[in-house]
Amino acid sequence: MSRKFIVAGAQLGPIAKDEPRASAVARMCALMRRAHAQGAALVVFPELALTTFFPRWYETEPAKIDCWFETEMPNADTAPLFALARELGIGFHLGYAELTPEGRHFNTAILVSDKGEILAKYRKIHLPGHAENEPWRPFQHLEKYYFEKGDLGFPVFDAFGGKLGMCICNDRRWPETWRVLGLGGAELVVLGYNTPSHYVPAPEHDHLQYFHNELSIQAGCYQNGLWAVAVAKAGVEEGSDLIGGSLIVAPTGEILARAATVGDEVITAEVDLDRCAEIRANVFNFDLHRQPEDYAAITAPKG
Ligand code: ING
Repeated sequence: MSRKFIVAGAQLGPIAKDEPRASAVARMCALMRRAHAQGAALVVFPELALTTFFPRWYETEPAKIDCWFETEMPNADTAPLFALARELGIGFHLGYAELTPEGRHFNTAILVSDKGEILAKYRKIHLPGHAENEPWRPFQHLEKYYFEKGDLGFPVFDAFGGKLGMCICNDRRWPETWRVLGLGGAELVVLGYNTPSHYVPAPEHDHLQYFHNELSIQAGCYQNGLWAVAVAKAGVEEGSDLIGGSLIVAPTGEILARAATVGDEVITAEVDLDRCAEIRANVFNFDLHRQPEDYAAITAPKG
């Protein structure tokens, strides 16, 4: 039985600081309808897709922090997206800020089935930026302040006839993310990102942000023989220019679809999960060729 299906990336343009979640959800419902009309069985939304990228500001009042987080999922704001998924029979991946009943804050993403049920959850492990307010910056990147490191590892789960994994934004830059998912048997990795084009500590790299985005994902796919759908929150959002460049990459590392705008846009491609074997049975046959006894430095404790 063929394991081919169409996946969609639903890129979002800017979400304003005062834009209600209902507005972002309405935009995502419109994109879900367009993805479904193009035959997609799964649509991938960006990281922190319900609100503006709030880690760009330093807040101290708990109420002004927790207002960006979801305490339940689904909830009243996201219910229309879950209902539409059920109605259309399409699965989706959604990134959002999670506040647990114990008061823990995570940068989280879920995979939801075409019945509107949550199949899996992932909490971002590689948190970029800094933990303290740094007023010298034109904008903050306080993910280490707002979020705890994810505590769910890199789960791989059965869905859509294959094995899927998730990561979030900065995770995609780390080869370990892709290799752990590859070792877990992932055939398709879905992820969202919010990536400012201006990287404050190294502005000489600003012109390379689109290249580094593609480089990271293409390498991850090729070196682990898996598909990836990576989707941006893009455009000038509250004065911060976020890259677009959402893309769908094959296990060969080839880019099959790329966003052409920095707004709300749907990209699609047909994935064939059986094509992972072309890589995983040959050049990156882990059982045959990997030499973990020589890789101890990779998992040795820091310092
Ligand atoms: N954003 C950025 C990312 O990793 C960043 C942070 C930007 C790191 C540019 C390095 C260079 O794409 C998030 N949200 O992780």
